Amino acid sequence: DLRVLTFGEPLVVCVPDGAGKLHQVRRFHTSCAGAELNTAVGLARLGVPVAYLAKVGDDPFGEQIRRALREEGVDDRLVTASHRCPTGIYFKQWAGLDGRTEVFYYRSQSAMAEEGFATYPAEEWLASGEISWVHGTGITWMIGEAARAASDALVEAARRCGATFSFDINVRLKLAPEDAWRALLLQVAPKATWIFLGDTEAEMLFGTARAQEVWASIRDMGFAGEGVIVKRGAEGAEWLSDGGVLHVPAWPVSNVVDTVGAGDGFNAGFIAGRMKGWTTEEALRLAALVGACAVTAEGDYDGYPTWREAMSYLEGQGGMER
Ligand code: KDG
Repeated sequence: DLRVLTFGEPLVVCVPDGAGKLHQVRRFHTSCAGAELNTAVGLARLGVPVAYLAKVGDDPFGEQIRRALREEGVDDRLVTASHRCPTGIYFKQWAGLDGRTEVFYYRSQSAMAEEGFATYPAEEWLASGEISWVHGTGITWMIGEAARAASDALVEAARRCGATFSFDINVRLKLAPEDAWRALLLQVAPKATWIFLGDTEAEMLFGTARAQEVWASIRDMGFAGEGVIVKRGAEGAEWLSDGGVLHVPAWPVSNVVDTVGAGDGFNAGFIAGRMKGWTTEEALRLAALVGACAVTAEGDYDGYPTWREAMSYLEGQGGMER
């Protein structure tokens, strides 16, 4: 019994065991990552049946990704392997004065960048109603032509079948310049039910992160979905729609370890809330909670809560007993 499908490139991430520039670091450990894989893991932990669509290499890292998916309870039947190209990898670096994480990609010739992914049988699952929500991010359109074409085809199929499509622009300037991200949003916005973006992304794309102006800009791009969600980190998040602006505060976090993966967890919380029939405001509160949990641990998704954990936090906060 499936419901949600996320699609995007999985990566194995090499995380330094300590701070410092990568040329000095000697010890690393690895884990799995990729924005959409993270969101799939977040959903599975929250008890939402989820499948993940991707291509890996026929190599040990591809195997690592499959095992992680299975361990987390994500359906991996749509993950195929390339016999020609490897699984993509990336490195985190903890070196900035402010503890900022920087990432270095080794993915330009990866399986998914070179070959994209097969949209069958996902299209059949959509047609049969097994999948009712598809989630993707801009990264997948920017890693290569084949992945872009497959992403377009999948989104088209989702629309045809009446599935919800959520899209996080997820700007990565190491993959493409600003203009390309603006053009992508222009292309995808009319097809999306929900759009997620961060305040700094809004600033970059529209020259402002002010709610009204962001809403006007995205509506002018032809967006006709249910809303735009602006993620403002420690300042919380907003739901923008024709009905106005609804703000939800962030969960206070005193021990920020690593913010990479927080946005993906936020998306998982939001989708999970909506899938369970919650209101947009309730879903946003769950989103904010998962995002907060994410920053307390160093792996992309290590900090994501289970459903039980999430409920005990939300109930502790009061106002939302379930
Ligand atoms: O959001 C986390 C991602 O940025 C990370 O897992 C790697 O998918 C990734 C990317 O392309 O940056």
